[in-house]
Amino acid sequence: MQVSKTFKRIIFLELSIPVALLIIGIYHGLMQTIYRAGVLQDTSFAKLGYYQGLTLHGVINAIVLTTFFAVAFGHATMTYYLKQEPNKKLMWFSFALMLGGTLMASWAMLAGKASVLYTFYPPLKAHPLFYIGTALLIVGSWVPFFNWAVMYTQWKKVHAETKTPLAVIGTLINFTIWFVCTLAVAYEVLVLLVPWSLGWTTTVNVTLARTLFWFFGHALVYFWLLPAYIMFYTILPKVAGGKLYSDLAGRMALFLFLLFSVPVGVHHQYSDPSITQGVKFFQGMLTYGVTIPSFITAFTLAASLEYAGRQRGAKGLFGWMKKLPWFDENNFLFSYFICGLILFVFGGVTGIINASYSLNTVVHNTAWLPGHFHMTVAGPVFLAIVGMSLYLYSGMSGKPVFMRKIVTIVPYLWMMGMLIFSFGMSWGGLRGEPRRTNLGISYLNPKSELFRSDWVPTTTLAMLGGIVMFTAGMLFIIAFFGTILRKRKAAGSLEIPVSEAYHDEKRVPLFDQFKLWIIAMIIILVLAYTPALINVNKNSGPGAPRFNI
Ligand code: HAS
Ligand code: CU
Repeated sequence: MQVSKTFKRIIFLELSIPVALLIIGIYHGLMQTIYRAGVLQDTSFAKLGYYQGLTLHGVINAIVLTTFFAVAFGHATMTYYLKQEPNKKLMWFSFALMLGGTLMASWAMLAGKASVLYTFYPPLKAHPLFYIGTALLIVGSWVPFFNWAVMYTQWKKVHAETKTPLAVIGTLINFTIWFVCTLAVAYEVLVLLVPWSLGWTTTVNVTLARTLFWFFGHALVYFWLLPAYIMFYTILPKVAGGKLYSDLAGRMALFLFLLFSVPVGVHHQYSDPSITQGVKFFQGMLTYGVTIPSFITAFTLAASLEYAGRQRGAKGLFGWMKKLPWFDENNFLFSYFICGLILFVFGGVTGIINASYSLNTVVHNTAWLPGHFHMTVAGPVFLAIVGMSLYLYSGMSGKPVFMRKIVTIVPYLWMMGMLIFSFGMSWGGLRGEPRRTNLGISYLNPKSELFRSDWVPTTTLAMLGGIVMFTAGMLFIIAFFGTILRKRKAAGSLEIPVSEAYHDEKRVPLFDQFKLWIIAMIIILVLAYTPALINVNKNSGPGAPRFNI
């Protein structure tokens, strides 16, 4: 479909700025693994310390890239499916807020004034501009959501009986989750952290801050995941050469995310003493609830891929796997999606292990955790984001993809690197290797009394994986900017592959409206979080400022 020049310009900026920042983000990923293995000391290179680098790595890769992309991809899907462009002034306004916020936070991090990691737990304190910048990035990402909600309502007035396209449902659900969960982090930042960082208040309620953070922080991981899921449901079956097994299953999964994405944050706080067992148990159970939509997705996608393989002439029980377009350079999106899904099998299993209270006591705060989340956010999420960024850019600019063969191989390289890295991290974690710790100056320094020889193989594996991933990431970045520098070959238009459904169920009203689901979401949220907040208020330790209720 033809889109306006302004629309294209904003999308190009929203896609390419975070990819440029990835150079810093990915570089710091590699350096983390090198410092942890004790091969280089953290002051030896570029003078950026371990914790400063870790903050840049987490914030750029997990917050900036994901938020910019979710907005750009949201604009693209809403425009493509509703055949209407969003308001340009609002698009610019949102972009300006997000960019301004990113620049502020980046300055604070690069100046070494915000080495607080992406979770910014107090009492680690950052420069006020780090918090204000992050808040602006978030507020900027709310703006398009309100605009899309209006576009959707207008569309629905005319198409009351038409099934709302799955990608539109997914985008609106994702941003509803995002809006609700970011309210808590906005409160944390604006009411607790900014006044404290400016010196207006002298103490901060650490447990309350952590609880508000994780109200946001868990839902954040689904805000990362859902754009990838939207692609898996609506684009993957088409690029695999088949059909989506069930459109209704996709809708069910997405609405279940609306219910269960937020009220599970306490599973990050199983070891926090101020929250009672009852609350931990309840949110632990809800955490198992939030795995259900991912299981539905796994089965639906596997069935869709099997169908695609059979359409391509596959025989036998597993023959379909061989027939999939693994290395088709004219269809490179497939390789990004399939590698992400394979990684997510391991990312999902390790997540379910974390969710168990008793197993969590073994893995919490160990290297196991980065092992888990790199197979989620740096697996399906990262690969879907970068693959789709290149696809959208190339299609809309009319410039052919640079180094197409390499582009198709990048996700396999990334996947291999990630499996080696995560194996090293998970193994190390089970042997007690801590996360968020500069091991090179202590446990991995042969001169230190603390030296742990059993962490040499684990950190070395993580470093080898890091080197492979860094290579893959850099090849992608070269291909992306190489494409931008190419000559235009066609007019360029917004095209998104659309999968047909194999079971094209008729419109089910329950799965084509938001009201009831949002009411249910609020009820579960209140049930899960009222006792948690009461606990925190009561048990946050002597001297901690409390709510006045
Ligand atoms: Fe997690 C910690 C539990 C999913 C990210 N998680 C984290 C942190 C991050 C993160 C960043 O309960 C660390 C935060 C920090 O800094 O402290 N996580 C879960 C559970 C799930 C889960 C139960 N996590 C994710 C996703 C993330 C993510 C998704 C990012 C995008 N996680 C936890 C817990 C902690 C935690 C605890 C806290 C631990 C602690 O102590 O601190 C579930 O949603 C997972 C469900 C997934 C599945 C897998 C479905 C598989 C699919 C692939 C199918 C493949 C096909 C291909 C079809 C059930 C869909 C087949 C084809 C072939 C050809 C083979
Ligand atoms: Cu979580």
